[in-house]
Amino acid sequence: MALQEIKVPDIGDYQDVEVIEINVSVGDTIAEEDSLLTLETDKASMEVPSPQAGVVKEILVNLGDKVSEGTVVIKVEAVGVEPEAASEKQPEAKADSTPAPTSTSVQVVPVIVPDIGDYDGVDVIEINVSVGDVIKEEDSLVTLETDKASMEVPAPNAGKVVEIMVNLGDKVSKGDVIIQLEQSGGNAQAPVATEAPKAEAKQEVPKKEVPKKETSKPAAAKSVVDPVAHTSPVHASPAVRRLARILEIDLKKIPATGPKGRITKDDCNNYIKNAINKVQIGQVSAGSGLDLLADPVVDFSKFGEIETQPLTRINKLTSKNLHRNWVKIPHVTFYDDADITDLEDFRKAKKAVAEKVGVKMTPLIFLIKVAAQALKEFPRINSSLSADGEDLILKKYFNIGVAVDTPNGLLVPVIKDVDQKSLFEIARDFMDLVNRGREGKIKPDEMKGACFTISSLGLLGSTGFTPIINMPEVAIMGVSKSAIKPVWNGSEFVPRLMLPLSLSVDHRVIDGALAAKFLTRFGGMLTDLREVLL
Ligand code: CAO
Repeated sequence: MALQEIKVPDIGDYQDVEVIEINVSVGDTIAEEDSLLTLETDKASMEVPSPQAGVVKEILVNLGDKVSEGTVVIKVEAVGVEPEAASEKQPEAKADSTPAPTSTSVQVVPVIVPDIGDYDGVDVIEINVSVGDVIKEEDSLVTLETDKASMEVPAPNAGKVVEIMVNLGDKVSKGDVIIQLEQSGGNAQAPVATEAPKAEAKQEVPKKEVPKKETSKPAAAKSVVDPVAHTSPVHASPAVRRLARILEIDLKKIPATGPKGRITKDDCNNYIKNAINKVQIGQVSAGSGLDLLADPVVDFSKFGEIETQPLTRINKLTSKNLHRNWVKIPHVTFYDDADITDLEDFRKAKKAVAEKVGVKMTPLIFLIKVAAQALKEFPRINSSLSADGEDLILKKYFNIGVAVDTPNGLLVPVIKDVDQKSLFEIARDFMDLVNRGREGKIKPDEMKGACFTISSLGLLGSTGFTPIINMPEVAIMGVSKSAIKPVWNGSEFVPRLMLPLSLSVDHRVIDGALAAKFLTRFGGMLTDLREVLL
């Protein structure tokens, strides 16, 4: 079936209007009237509706592109609609300006709704000034909305707002008074029309009697909308869109409280406030019962001889990070012993080969490799919570951090793309990082980007411990000292080399069942390394 080109319709006397949202993807099945793109001028945003139903086959514009009337934006495979139906939905734009006459006295002049094309009874959806505000020429006074465009009415002159003549939800038409403006040099003889907002005109009646698609919720039903509920195009004025862009917020995530599901400036501000609160929640507000007491100040010398050693920069940083991670993350630690008898035989058999190529093969190298494979099999553990707590970010790469004890304190260098490296390559990279870490020559970038951390106490001892998760990772593996233990094989106890594993998980992201499965699988791969190949 031939592809149908959809063009930018008549958008008045605008040229090179920016594409600020693309509301469809290739492969989407769209209905007539579905919004394809959102365009934005400095005064209005407007959606380009589809003139027909079909399947989107090609998108010919990118965000930020400038388009004009006639630009082909999308190609669709039409579904049961004549080709000439395309690109017939035509918003139009008009501009007009009536400069205010001047006089030397201070005058109060009414500011009226300018020419807004052939609209009548347009909703006032935002009032952007208050009585007493001193405003500049071009400041936005109110935002009006039709069913396809929102438009701001700019101030024709600088002055002071002395009265607001409209309320939210009022319907206004050309010539209606919006505000009373006190201005020097003004003249009260005639109302002042603002420069006309560039508004799109009413849509032509569709060929077929298809009921218009309702993309917004009724005003009464949406005092608070779930942020993820914006599946259809979001509705917001140009000023709000600008604000969201400055604050780098995805409009789709902002709960809308304005008329017809519109996102208001307050919605933007509230979203930011909530995000900040969530980030700060780890510092726990007063009265919650979790307020931390101040550290006790004690003169220890009263009790005996003391020596004061300043903490290193790394000590201080580690202490702050560990404290934050411990307080903010609900840790749960799972313990298990992995049978590494065969792994150890293999490792010892390959020790000489490893030395020949200049690397040291400790059990840790195998643990790093197994960690990458286990993360591949359990994608949720290879994730991070977004800082605002709204999303889970799943990673498709497998970088493993390893805690390293250095003379200056604990460092966590990161071995990148472990899944793509051989055991010798991992050992070589790790040795290099450890050596440079201990010499103070490691770069900050080499300690970033880990998906999961291993903290091995190796020969140092212990049978288990609670490793603290390295935020924003969601799990960490603690490794204690291996020991020969009697293991029942179904008919007798046999001596096996058992490696204690302690897996701490962030319980906000990982539940107990998932953690237990991950740990069992991790241990299973250490027991039989062939599993890593699967
Ligand atoms: N059980 C028994 N033996 C182990 C072992 C284990 N879990 N892990 C390592 N070993 C053995 C090694 O095989 C090696 O013996 P061989 O020379 O006979 O092979 C020996 O212990 C020494 O290993 P290593 O410590 O030199 O090397 P590694 O790869 O095991 O560890 C490193 C390297 C950098 C992780 C370690 O030196 C280190 O700094 N650990 C401290 C980690 C830490 O402090 N974590 C924080 C804990 S909680 O805050």
